[in-house]
Amino acid sequence: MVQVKVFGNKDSLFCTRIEWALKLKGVEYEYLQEDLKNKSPELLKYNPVHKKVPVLLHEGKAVAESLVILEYIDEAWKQNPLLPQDPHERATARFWAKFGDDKVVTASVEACYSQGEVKEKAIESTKELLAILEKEITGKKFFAGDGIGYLDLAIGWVPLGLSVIEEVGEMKVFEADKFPCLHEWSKNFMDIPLVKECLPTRESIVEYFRG
Ligand SMILES: N[C@@H](CCC(=O)N[C@@H](CS)C(=O)NCC(=O)O)C(=O)O
Repeated sequence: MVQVKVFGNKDSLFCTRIEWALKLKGVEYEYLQEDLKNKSPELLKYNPVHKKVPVLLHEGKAVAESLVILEYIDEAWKQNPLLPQDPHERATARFWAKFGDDKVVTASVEACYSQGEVKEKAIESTKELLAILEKEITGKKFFAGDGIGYLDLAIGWVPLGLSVIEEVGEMKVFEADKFPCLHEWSKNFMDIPLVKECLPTRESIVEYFRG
């Protein structure tokens, strides 16, 4: 019997993170595709607070919130560690993961869907936030070092997600000449077969964002 289930939606890059982590750990799982316009009773039962995907179910116990799930996976399956061992490095990786979700996701999504002055401001603030991430990745192949880790998975929505946000929002925020190191990281990250394997198609995310 499968001990691990993921309640997700294939067009959600928050959910892709979870698949990347499980595959890196070599953990088998069952993927339950949620219709976000008609959520299953199980999803509502296992994530009653936020009612969002992803939710991980392990031996009948639920974990919600993708960054929390990544940490859970790292603690439950010790092989191929995702977080560094050093406490300060661990805290720093968590800090930047939260920065990505709280700041970069929020600003770029706002830029995508807003208009006029609000849009212009959100575009500017997205670029400022990306410049901060650019500094973080400068001089490194991956955020975690030579190989990918927790922070790479957390920032992993950027290559495909930002380009879709740019298309749907009819704007440009992630210019290659302004963010050369982040672009290089994006290329290195997207070249990893396991990363590619879990990603939805660009067309389906575009449709998802338009919806
Ligand atoms: N902070 C959450 C965000 C998850 C999230 O926003 N999930 C979206 C799909 S991308 C969702 O379930 N949306 C359904 C809804 O808001 O009703 C996480 O990291 O897990």
